[in-house]
Amino acid sequence: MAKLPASVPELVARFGPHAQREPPGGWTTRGEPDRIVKTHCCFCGQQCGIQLKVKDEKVVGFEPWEDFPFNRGKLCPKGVKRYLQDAHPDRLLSPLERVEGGGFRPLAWEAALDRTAREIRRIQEAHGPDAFAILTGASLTNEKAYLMGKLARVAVRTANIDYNGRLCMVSAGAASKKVFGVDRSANPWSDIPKAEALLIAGANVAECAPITTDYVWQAREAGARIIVLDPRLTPIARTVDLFIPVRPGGDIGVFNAMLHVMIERGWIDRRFLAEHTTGWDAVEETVRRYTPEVGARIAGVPASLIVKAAEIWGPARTSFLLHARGIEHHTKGVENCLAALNLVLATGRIGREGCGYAMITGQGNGQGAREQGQKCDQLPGSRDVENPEHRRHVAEVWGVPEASIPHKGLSAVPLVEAIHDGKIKGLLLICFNPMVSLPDQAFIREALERLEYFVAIDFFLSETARYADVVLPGSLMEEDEGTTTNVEGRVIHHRQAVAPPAGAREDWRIVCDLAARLGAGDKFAYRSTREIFDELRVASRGGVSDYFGITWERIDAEHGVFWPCPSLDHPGTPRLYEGARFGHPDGRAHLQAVDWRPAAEEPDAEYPIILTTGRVVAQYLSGTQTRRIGGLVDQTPQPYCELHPRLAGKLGVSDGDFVSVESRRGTTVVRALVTTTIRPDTVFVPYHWPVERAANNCTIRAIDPVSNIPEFKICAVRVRKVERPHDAIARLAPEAGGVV
Ligand SMILES: Nc1nc2c(c(=O)[nH]1)N[C@H]1C(S)=C(S)[C@@H](COP(=O)(O)OP(=O)(O)OC[C@H]3O[C@@H](n4cnc5c(=O)[nH]c(N)nc54)[C@H](O)[C@@H]3O)O[C@H]1N2
Ligand SMILES: Nc1nc2c(c(=O)[nH]1)N[C@H]1C(S)=C(S)[C@@H](COP(=O)(O)OP(=O)(O)OC[C@H]3O[C@@H](n4cnc5c(=O)[nH]c(N)nc54)[C@H](O)[C@@H]3O)O[C@H]1N2
Ligand code: SF4
Ligand SMILES: [Mo]
Repeated sequence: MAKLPASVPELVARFGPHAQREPPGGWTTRGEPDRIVKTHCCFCGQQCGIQLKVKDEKVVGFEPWEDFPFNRGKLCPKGVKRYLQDAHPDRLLSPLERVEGGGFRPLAWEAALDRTAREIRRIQEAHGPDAFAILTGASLTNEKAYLMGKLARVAVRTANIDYNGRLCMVSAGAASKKVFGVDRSANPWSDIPKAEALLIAGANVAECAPITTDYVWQAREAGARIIVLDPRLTPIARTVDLFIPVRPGGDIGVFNAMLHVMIERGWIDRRFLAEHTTGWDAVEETVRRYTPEVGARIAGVPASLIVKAAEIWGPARTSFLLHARGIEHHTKGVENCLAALNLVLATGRIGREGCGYAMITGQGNGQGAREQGQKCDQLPGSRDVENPEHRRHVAEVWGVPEASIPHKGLSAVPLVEAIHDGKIKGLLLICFNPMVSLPDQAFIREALERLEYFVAIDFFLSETARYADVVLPGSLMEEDEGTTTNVEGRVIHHRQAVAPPAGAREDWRIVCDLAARLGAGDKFAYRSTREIFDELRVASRGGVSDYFGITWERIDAEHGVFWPCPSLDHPGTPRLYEGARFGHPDGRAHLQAVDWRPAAEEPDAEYPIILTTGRVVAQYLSGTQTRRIGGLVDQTPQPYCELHPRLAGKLGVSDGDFVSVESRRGTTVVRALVTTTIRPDTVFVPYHWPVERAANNCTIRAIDPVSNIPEFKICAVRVRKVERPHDAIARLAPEAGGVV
């Protein structure tokens, strides 16, 4: 029988989302702070340094941290408001248990943990160990990510653990690993201003990596020429030399045709290719077919723009490629990245000052959380769960027989499909909100309703936690201590500013308490997160992402340490591939030839428009956090559908009208934003809102065959004007952020 979530009015009354605001005049009118804690932002992968002001054991404000080298005191709108989550009225302050007929009641911690351990074993005894699954997140610190991987393999003993980075960094990571043998941005950000040419592909830098804008503009001030590839004229695109309004999914047309032109004009470093790479001949053979005209047809742009891009990129002496989800959220996400990396390698411009590339990390610990072993195919140190030597190393650190470590499990989307199929019966979820963020929401909802037992750990009652049988109140970033690894590969220290509020607990303690109830207490007997980090260092030792030489003291003294750092006297590695030595055993970079292919669902007569989805500066991911922060809700209270005036005219839609955006899977009703900054064949809806406002009602569950990332950036839709949905708005307003 389907489990109904608690009724909306009841949930809203009890758990918000309320938008928390500063009191008039600000919190600090109440007196000087008791202390100021140097730490980092809890939101995106830039991980800006910030100082939190604490008064009476509450975070009451912030100050810039000018000395931290990455952001030098600069912060974006989310960073300056993040502290408003701390004493938020929606904080969960007791474990909750679902009651028959809908709604939750408080439950004692002991009872909640006992019940969870009992249900895990009951399900596993009846259906096998892998019938209980774990889904985790990349906003977790390195320590917690490590702990979750160990919990799955040592305490729960399931193969089925995966994480929300599967929706985020895996295409970039898989491509980087294929080509270089390492999954990390190649350069520190200080290399960006030294580049003469920048190529920004599928990255809305100003809104999603706001501090990176400063680095791009430093390059521009120094004379760099900049190319942006995006179906939308994003804020950064308005300030650059060449904007290519690529049709969603058309990037390989641009990359391959640029390379075609560069070969013709002799802008290829053949000596570098011969000495340091493999695979060039196949690439050259493939791109021979991609004349500017062929590329232009694929990309839906004039051929002259592609030639211009080659003329900027080809002859430059130094260059930097930046890419993000715009080229990665595709069923050919890995291939898109491979084609972009060919442009870097063909010129030999890597491993030197001002020469290289970066994949812009998404979540706060998007980089570190994908190295510590919470991916279904991975063990700590970016080790391979199927490699016998890697398994032996980790088994020894954990003190378990190698054979007891489960093998590769299901990645996030197939894992939810297995729940839908009834193969997986139980789920532990931490730091992930699939009821906003996974594609094809109707399917995801059906899957969650079929679980026999579902426990969620969160500090707010997320849209997904509403489907849980038991909810455990966890901790915010500032309520726990640990490390993250920023977009550059720099390992940094988050200091604990305050304790969790009474009734909530640090995530890591919850996990260790659960492990003890599963009979693995001796393997989870940590007294602090520092002890977890020290074990992680040993577990990562000798791996690709080697943290062995990194200590919390060194991080504090050196403003972060870049991995790999194999020993205490090693300086860390800000720039990878110095001297053109790459991560594969042969020391070479392995170029990959790629051909363009269509998306899983291209527009047709019935659904003639491309829907692409993404972000806005004031909201973060599934919005559970930012939809609760007053200033951010004011900035972007609701989602909208960007349409070009030509398309809007054809559809009879005016700016501010309500439109339904409808795909074969579902519909979202949002306001129209008519703007010339988007291609006429494409509409854009930001995805941070739930239920009827969810862009993911429309998106498709198709995944990349290598990385398993969903195709968030393309599906086919039709758009039509609808009446202002009076009752729907009234009902939805609090759910969707509180303002219409
Ligand atoms: N404000 C804010 N910042 C964030 C986040 C947030 O939620 N809010 N989330 C963080 C996370 S987890 C992530 S992953 C990053 C994401 O950072 P980005 O990847 O920069 O953000 P997106 O909006 O997902 O997509 C970027 C751009 O891709 C374009 N695009 C769509 N389809 C295509 C295509 O086929 N080709 C090309 N070239 N471009 C295309 C879109 O128009 C959009 O402008 O941001 C991080 N920072
Ligand atoms: N259509 C569309 N969908 C997308 C995307 C897109 O571009 N378009 N982007 C995708 C991408 S790149 C990403 S990264 C995903 C993100 O999607 P999700 O991972 O689902 O989004 P989050 O908002 O990070 O969800 C994290 C949940 O964990 C909680 N949380 C945060 N930090 C902690 C913590 O330290 N401890 C605990 N216990 N809980 C915590 C938050 O309150 C929140 O409820 O969305 C994906 N979905
Ligand atoms: S850029 Fe990212 S890390 Fe920096 S303040 Fe904004 S959200 Fe936080
Ligand atoms: Mo992401």
